[in-house]
Amino acid sequence: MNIYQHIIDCAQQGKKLLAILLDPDKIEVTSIKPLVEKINKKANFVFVGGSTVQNGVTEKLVDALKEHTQLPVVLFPGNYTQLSDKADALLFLSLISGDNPEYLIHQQVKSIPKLKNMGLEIISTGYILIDGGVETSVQKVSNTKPISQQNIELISHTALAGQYAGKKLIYLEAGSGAKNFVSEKIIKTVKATLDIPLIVGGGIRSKEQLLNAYKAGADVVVVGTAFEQDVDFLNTLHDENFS
Ligand code: 1GP
Repeated sequence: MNIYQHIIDCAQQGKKLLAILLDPDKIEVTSIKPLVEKINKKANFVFVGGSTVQNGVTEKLVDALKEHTQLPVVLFPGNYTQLSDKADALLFLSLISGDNPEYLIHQQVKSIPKLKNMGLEIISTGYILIDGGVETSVQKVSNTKPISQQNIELISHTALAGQYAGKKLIYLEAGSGAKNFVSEKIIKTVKATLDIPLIVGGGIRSKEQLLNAYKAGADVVVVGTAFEQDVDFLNTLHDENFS
């Protein structure tokens, strides 16, 4: 399956997509089966990644996931070591809201010796960090300042600059564990600006917040912490198809 084409097709049909983010640092791979069974019932993708994952742990999690799910496994790496050729796709992230060359291009260059020999589908993604009301790991690790939620113009210009620079997706990130998720006004404005699909994540903890993000224009919503803290979070979604 071509993951990007699938996202495009769903976006065109107005079918909303849900990704559950698993951080390899926080997951015990030996007891993953019941967790994945819950994900299989409600989500469209499993994203794998974290800000501080040690070498080799990502591969183990992807191997374990592949034993229990048919869902596409998409790498969402916090650094260049978080790769596995067993995954289906890689969000090739560039932190375009920040001015740290390490996360704009250097990490990406470092990934090449390993990545060039992998058969992963690579999806160029413009990653925009937005103030989530607390200092999040991505903010600390990337050593970049998030854009204020008040500065909607800068956010939407950054997103469009990403599209013009050839990014295939734009990802609005409030940071894992954010207190404030990306506002509907921002999602709506950015969505109206772009021709490419929009991913939104960070701090989404309820069904209502999730549905509002979709309503505002998110094509894919990513949920991590809410699921980590309560694996039954997904049960609250009943048989929503989010369309
Ligand atoms: C991934 O940041 C999200 O973009 C996940 O955030 O852990 O707050 O759901 P949460």
